[in-house]
Amino acid sequence: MKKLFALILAMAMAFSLVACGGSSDSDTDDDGDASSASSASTSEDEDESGTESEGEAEASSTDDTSSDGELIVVGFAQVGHESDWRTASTESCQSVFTEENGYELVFVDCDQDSAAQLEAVRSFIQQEVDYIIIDPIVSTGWDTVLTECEEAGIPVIVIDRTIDDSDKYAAWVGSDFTTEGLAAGEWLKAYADAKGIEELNILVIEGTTGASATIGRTEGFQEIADKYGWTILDSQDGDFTEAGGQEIMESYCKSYEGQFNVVICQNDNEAFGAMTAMTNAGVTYGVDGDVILISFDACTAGLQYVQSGDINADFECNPLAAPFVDEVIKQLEAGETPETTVYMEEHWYTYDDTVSTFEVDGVEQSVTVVTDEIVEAQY
Ligand code: GZL
Repeated sequence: MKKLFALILAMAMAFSLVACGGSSDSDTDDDGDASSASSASTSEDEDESGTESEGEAEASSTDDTSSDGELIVVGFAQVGHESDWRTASTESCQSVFTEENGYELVFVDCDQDSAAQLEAVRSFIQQEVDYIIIDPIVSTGWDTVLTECEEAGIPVIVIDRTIDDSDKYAAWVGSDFTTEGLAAGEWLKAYADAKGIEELNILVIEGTTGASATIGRTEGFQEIADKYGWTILDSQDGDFTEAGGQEIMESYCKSYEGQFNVVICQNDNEAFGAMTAMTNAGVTYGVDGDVILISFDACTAGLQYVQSGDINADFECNPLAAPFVDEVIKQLEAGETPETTVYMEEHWYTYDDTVSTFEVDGVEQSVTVVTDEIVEAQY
């Protein structure tokens, strides 16, 4: 009843996504700061490589209290607390969906347990929340519970990872994981060429099996490895955790001693664990080491390791989706139809400009050399 009343009254609300001229995902800002927190692109702006070709949406911030003065109740089923990236994602939601912004947030940390996540969504239905936000631990097994949300009249907004076996949700806000993998591969090719490294023998520490971030980064990087004839010696699940990264890398250092010169970690926390394992095994890495170390996420700690030269390059994945989810809810409250796909803006960070530009599917990418200001501004 509240929702219908709000919709009638809220029809007067004027709302629009503010669009402004933009550039490609990886264009270097003047200051290269975490401006991605304030900008994203919609599906119309994405070309096939997932690179923005024009227009960026800006998140605005106005009071969200629904027009009848009641708080908008939002249930959020979060993946877990496995990484710095996840912490930033959670904090982004907790800072936007506040009572002063007109929300009541019902937050469930699903601790990387898919069954617990489905249970959390069903509990939101029983609580008759107004909206449900899901960051899906894995990309399949969703259609039944999303049908239950639809039948209950509760709009679902998906953030970050994707749901690949159902489209029963109002919008998705996140990153193009395949482009992240493609960019990592093409940057590595340009870097190896610049350094005169002809043979690449690669070890990969993957993210959580079944997560769309893992699937996309793996597929994107594999496409480039196949294109250039690289050897991927092994690729195992490190579960996006530091402990997982260290455990896998310890095993790799034993099984592939002296055989590898590239390590790809699918998030920063895995890279932190891999660094510990390689140090303990006497393997040198980074810009002055024997092993090129590449990571994803570009959290603050990850960028600090890029700045120190321990990580050669870090491909950003932007966790700050909450302001864009807020926009979607405002549109739905106003009876409008939101964009169904909103890509976050992201940057490719490096220690230096050995490689200043490269191409992904014919679209020029630029890199951002990490500075103190960039580290200070990151999430
Ligand atoms: C990617 C996100 C991944 C991060 C990890 O969008 O889902 O999950 O890369 C996090 O740090 O655990």
